[in-house]
Amino acid sequence: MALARDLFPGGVNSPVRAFGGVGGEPFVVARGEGARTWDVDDNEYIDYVLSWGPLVLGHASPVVLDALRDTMARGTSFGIPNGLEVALATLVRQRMPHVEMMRFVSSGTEATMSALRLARAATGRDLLLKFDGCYHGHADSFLVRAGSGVATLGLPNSPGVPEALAALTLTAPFNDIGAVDAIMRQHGERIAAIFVEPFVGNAGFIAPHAEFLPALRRLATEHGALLVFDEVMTGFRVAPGGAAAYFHVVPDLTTLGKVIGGGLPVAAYGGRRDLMQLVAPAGPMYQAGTLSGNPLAMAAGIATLTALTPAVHAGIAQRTRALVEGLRHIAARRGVPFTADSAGSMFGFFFRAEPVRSYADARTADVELFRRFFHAALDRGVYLAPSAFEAGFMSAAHGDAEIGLTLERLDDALAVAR
Ligand code: KE4
Repeated sequence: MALARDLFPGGVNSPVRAFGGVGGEPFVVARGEGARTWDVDDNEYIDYVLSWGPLVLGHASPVVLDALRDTMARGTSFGIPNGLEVALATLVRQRMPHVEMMRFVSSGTEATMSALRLARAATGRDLLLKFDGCYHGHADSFLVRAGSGVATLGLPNSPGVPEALAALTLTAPFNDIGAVDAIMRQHGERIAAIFVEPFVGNAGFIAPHAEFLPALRRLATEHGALLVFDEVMTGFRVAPGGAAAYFHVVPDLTTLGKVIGGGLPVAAYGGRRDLMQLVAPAGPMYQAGTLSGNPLAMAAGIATLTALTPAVHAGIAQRTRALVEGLRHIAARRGVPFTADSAGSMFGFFFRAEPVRSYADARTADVELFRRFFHAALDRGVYLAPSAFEAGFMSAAHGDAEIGLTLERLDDALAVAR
């Protein structure tokens, strides 16, 4: 890590990896296989971060490796239309029919940045409404009261974002329909889009009230704003058809990432055909990318979505519930204030007695205890996200044996940490 610190800011290529939220030094990974990773000292970890979400089949999934091996033999990148793009987009649309048309890009940030530009182009409006603690990548307009690494490092916002631009971003507390209604009454006619993580995964894991997303849908429609579901994290995790299928709420635009790349750089934005037809070269809104639709990345995504059948998804979801239930029992038995939740193969917990419904709630949890618990878990071979403001992820490779072992180790970790 010494040379890494000399080469990269904080020694990392993405801030959350630096353990800023939990203290100490990150381990250097050597390899991964299934539910596990090993560091360069050959310490083994059951991995619940899974590259921050993409690896829903686990590390080095044979079906993904086979697809990559087969594809790379024919070349790695062309910048020319290729059949794999069509195949992956078809799989996405089969699972999310409301994504009538889409554009592949190479990161979630590109996807949300482009979706915001499209919303502004389509409506001729400038304002964006997002929610406290939600993170939509690091494009300027979204770095306002954001979650994930911004929350982890306690950054107010980010220097370098012009005040004039930040002023175009309005924020409201997640799950607070009254606050959204008031903002829409006051600014609705100038709001291009309401952006939301349908389940928040970047302030810890926070589920919406049953009526929250339907209310956003109604309010966006009422005021002529677009509703954008940022499903970069929830897509194909909270349900086979993502959060839109989970809640039967249809957004105008959707952003995707992580799982659709199976560990390679893929993301996408898409939705209503009339909106996507505005994107160059079909329309005037410009967006481009050298490696968009990269064949290797497409092949990994195709292998992943193909393997992620509803039955496989249901199995992962069941084991995710078992893990969360087991954690609840451990905390209760040890008398530790604790709340946990899950949806599909995503989960999260807070050291706080009452359920967490907003970022403000999340910030009242015992972050110091989380730090001690994180390290006690890591010392016992369980790698949780190194921040109290992140979600956990499961894979098809996390079997009953891994869950049992994890609960044993975390029981011991909590005994030490509390
Ligand atoms: P990327 O630009 O990091 O590919 O995606 C940005 C993004 C957009 N939308 C949501 C809902 C996201 O969760 C993300 C990225 N998530 C973080 C983890 N909380 C990525 C990890 C990191 O920043 O290194």
